Amino acid sequence: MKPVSLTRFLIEEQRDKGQIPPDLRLLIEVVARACKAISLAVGKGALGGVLGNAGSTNVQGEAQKKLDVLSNEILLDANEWGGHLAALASEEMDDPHLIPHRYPKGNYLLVFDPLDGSSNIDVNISVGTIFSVLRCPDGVTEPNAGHFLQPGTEQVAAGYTVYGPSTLLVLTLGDGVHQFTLDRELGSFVLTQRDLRIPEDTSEFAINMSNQRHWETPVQRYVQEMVAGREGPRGRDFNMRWVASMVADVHRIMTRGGIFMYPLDAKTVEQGGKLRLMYEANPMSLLVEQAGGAASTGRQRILEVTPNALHQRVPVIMGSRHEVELVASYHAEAAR
Ligand code: P6P
Repeated sequence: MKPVSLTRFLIEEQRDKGQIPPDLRLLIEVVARACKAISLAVGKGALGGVLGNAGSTNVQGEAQKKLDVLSNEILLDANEWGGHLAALASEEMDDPHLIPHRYPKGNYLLVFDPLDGSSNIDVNISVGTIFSVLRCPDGVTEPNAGHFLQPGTEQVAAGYTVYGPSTLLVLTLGDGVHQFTLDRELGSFVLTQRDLRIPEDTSEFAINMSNQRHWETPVQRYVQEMVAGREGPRGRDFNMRWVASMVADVHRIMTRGGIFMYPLDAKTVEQGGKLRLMYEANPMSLLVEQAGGAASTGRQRILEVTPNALHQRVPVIMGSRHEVELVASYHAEAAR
């Protein structure tokens, strides 16, 4: 079969379903092109002089890697001139970045984690970019952080790229999840899988076990039952994976099922969790739900969380539907 490029896919989706207006198609293509440049920089490793710390910290108070800063700049430069965005927001910037007056403004807001899992860069483990697309509220020409604070159900599109053995773009526009693989010779993303589906059951879980003593009771119970395996109440053995790069862990789940958990724990309860709502939990939750999975804080559907801050954090439990529902049922039981 002739390879279907990202551009052809977007045009044919628009022709068949009419849900991708030209400026949204431009947005997706521009973000994909920026991710190709990020993939190139990440792939150079030590040869590109971009490993190690940038000597600065971000709004999270985390040391920024040179590649964090570079990836953020690549996405800003790629998206400023197109006329499709009203503003951008990023994990690496305290406040939203407005489109300079010399460029036209568009109807969308783009919020992203330019390089997620960056603690893994220096040890050559897969990292990725996560992005979410929202509509700019009507009549707003100078959006501020408040205009980004929309629940995840309002997302128009969401996606991630994984910079791994191959560079993949996984994308949803609200009608299924599709995977594109970067053909480095062509220099373009080629459709390699339509309609990814997450199996409703799984035997594989992903969590940072070193936090076990800090978890809430429902998560303690859920994980202990899996570790007990066939001798325990679940009556079967489970397997564990933890890459500590959300994009890599979630992509494995998108591909073969599983459950990913970064639950509330005693260390993060003050901030509300570890992972960020607007540019990690929400885009990943839309993708997971669109692929037939579920995504919960343990107490509510992540996509229905009403944001109150741009860099807000939430507990994340997502993946194979039946397992996420079981964890949520343990939280409900504990609440009664
Ligand atoms: P820990 C990476 O820093 C990240 O934000 C996610 O990509 C990843 O899932 C998580 O944090 C890893 O956290 O506590 O295991 O290092």
